[in-house]
Amino acid sequence: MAFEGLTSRLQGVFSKLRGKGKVSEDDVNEAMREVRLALLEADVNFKVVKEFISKVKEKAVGKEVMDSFTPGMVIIDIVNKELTDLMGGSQAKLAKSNRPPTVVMMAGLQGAGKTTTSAKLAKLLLKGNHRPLLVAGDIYRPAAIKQLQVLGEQIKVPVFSLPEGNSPVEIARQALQHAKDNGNDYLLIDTAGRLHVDEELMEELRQIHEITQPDEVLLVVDAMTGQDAVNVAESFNQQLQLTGVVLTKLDGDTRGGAALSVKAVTGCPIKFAALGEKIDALEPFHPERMASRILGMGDMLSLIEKAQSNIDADKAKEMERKMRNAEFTFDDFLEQMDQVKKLGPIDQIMDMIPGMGKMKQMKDIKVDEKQMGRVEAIVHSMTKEEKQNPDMINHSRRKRIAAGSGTTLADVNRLIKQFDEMRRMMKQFSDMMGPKGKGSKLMKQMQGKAGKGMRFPFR
Ligand SMILES: Nc1nc2c(ncn2[C@@H]2O[C@H](COP(=O)(O)OP(=O)(O)OP(=O)(O)O)[C@@H](O)[C@H]2O)c(=O)[nH]1
Ligand SMILES: [Mg+2]
Repeated sequence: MAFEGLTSRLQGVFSKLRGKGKVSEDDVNEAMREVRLALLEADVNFKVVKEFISKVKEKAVGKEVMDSFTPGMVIIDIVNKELTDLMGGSQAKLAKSNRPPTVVMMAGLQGAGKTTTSAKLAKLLLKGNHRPLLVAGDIYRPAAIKQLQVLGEQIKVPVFSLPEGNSPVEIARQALQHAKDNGNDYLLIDTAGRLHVDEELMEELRQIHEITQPDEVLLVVDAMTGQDAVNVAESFNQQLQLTGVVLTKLDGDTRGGAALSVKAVTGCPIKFAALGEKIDALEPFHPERMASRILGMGDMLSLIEKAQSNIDADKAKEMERKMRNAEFTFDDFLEQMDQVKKLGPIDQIMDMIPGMGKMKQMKDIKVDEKQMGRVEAIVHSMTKEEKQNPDMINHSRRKRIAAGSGTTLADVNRLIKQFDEMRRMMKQFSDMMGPKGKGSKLMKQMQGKAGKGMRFPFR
């Protein structure tokens, strides 16, 4: 998962601070030295790191921190805020022209994800009741047009293309007219990629730019390429005046360098993040949410948004009540799994829940869809009573369950142990987030944003 290394390093630094009742200047310096290393290791641009650290230090040695009863928490708050600022502060929205169509031009190196992202963006716009038109502007790679057409068909968005012999500039020109004639309010132009930034490509992009006067020039960069992505962004920006960046492949194990450096280096905000190959794996980029994800504090807001559009509210309410009262049974567990599956890949979900990402590493719990199938088989092999009273599942029952589900005794033991742990964590978590909890300022802010009652993810 993205940022794993960075997250665990930062959590290590902060857990040392958190325990302290008083923090000395030496403690702050030591912590900042470690944060600096963690960022460098995550492939963040060194100038960006330097500036970041000096900003955090300036605030962290201030009176407020030293006088606080929870200085560690205050420092985490400061880092969180600076990380957010580093990625642009607040969400940078997609442009909307008051003389439609809004023209969005995609640019980027080969394989960065331009074509896929064009289609994903069309899908997002469609959901927002827009009428996008996709434009097949890559005439060089065989099958590039076909690729876009297939994607367009899948999401029911029209794709504009011209027969062989027409230049990308001509295609763009006619597409713009077509959009005007047909009432398309967004024109999404897919362009060709090159292995490197070269003059010929830039010239073509400049011409398309000239003729369509885009409202957005989005550079699509592969987050997996770290610093390189930032260099690419810089040279594209010099030639094309980018208006935004789309970071793709954030579902991979990218270290974080691109996400954390690109805004600071180029001045271009990250507007979208792509987290998978599927057509709906594109999200508006929220700096503050990304910062808390990086700090391992989860991303409750995104999860809540996802949940709200996918999950049955009444069931979720009932589930929350059970969790709070520690009445959670294996039946509920199955039910919960069904609901969770609707949200998307399970390891992405885990990372959005505060503490879960860390737990995943610590306990070496492998969560994948296959494993979920096995877990389901085990639970289905339990009797009605066993599901309701997990505590009654003794050794001989476990053996029977293992045989019945085609798994091993070790599998069953592990699941029951995890289930107990999960129940305990839920309890802790709900106490922590509850009205009487003494959560950090940040937790309270999050709660405030999420609204009353949204204390557990699934509602
Ligand atoms: N895992 C993952 N794969 C992605 C993501 N975005 C794109 N891809 C994959 O990356 C590959 C390249 O994507 P394309 O959209 O064809 O890239 P492109 O920039 O149009 O490439 P060219 O047209 O050859 O320059 C495809 O296999 C995509 O499925 C993402 O966010 N996550
Ligand atoms: Mg392409």
